[in-house]
Amino acid sequence: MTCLRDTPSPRPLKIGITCYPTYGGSGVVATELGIELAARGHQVHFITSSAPFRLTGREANIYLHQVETYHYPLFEHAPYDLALATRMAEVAEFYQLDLLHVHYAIPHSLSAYLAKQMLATRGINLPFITTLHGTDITLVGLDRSYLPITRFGIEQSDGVTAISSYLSDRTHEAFSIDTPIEVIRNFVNCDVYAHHPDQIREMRPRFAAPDEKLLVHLSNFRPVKRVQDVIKVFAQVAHALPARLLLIGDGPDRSTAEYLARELGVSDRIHFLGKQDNVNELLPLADLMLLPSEMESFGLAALEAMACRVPPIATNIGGIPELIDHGINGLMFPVGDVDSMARAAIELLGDPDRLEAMSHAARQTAQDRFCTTRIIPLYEAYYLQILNQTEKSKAQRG
Ligand code: GMT
Repeated sequence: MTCLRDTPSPRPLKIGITCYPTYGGSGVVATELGIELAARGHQVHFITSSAPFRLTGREANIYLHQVETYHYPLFEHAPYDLALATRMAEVAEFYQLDLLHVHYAIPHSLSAYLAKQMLATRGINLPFITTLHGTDITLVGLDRSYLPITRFGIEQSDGVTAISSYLSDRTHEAFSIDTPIEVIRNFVNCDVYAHHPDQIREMRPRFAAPDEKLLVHLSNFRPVKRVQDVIKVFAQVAHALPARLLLIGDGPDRSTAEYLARELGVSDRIHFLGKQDNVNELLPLADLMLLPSEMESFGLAALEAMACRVPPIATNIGGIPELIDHGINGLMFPVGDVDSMARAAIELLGDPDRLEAMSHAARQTAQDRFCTTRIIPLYEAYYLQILNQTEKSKAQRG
């Protein structure tokens, strides 16, 4: 089965996308969405502070508009949000965008709101959609200094989507709003994220000997990811059986993780790879993924691993239960329950038949429920719904 890249859309749109281009899952989702939309014939304009890191530069129908922030000695902090709003308005007018789709509420929904207001004074209508990803609500958005403006950005959006039912419910509850939120979950291209035996045979010996099990963790090494728990779980596994760990990503907790690995006597069994572009080639090399996060509104890293036939051992928080069926396509444990996670990993790695069944089910879940084939049309339908709504209300206003 192919994942849709060559299926043209019945109604090509001109879409502006804004995201954090270099960090985190929201940027990954926004970039992959832009790539998939462009492959279906939409014209996609990224309006960002730098080029999104998953773009190769070879994609057709994709245009990049870098936001330049003017630095003046008087400004303690250069006003990026205003520069972004200005660029959004310019690009929307020059390229006649149908809509803007911003990822992560702060500050992108506010910049989009300003751009929309600027254009309205010139008789141009620019609807904008905000996609909520998680920490924009659960951490940053709930900080007192940001809460009212995050709520405002959500309420002023022409459309709002969230990446899980959990995040939609949490947003309604935490901000006491009744704005409709469309749940469109994270997705993965199952052609790109896949288990290719030849490639695995070639690459895996770089990281593990034939008799060794390989575990993997992928994140931005923020405290919310509990990378120390990854090291603690792995240390127990490595003391029970021959194993190695691939750590993909970088961030503030990396040196703490390196220090802990030395303390627990497993640093020589861990490959700290840092930030990598070819995540789709690295994930399938592993037997298991570890994702012991304090919070995940969805858990994109787990989904990408599952598409590569790598079952996750994760925490049962946030939107993770919308992805993992415990014992079927992965395993879930309470946050911080390192001993249970380690015990489960050791048992699973020692039971090839059960591991094989879980790997198969993980891939099946990614394909059947979260593949681009299923999710991209949901975004397209939502764009049309919002465009129709805004057209209708414009006509009613006369
Ligand atoms: O935690 C991250 O990786 C960063 C964060 C972001 O907004 O960039 O990720 C969030 O968005 C991802 C993509 O939609 C989700 O899969 C992650 O679960 C979510 N992270 C958290 O909720 C902590």
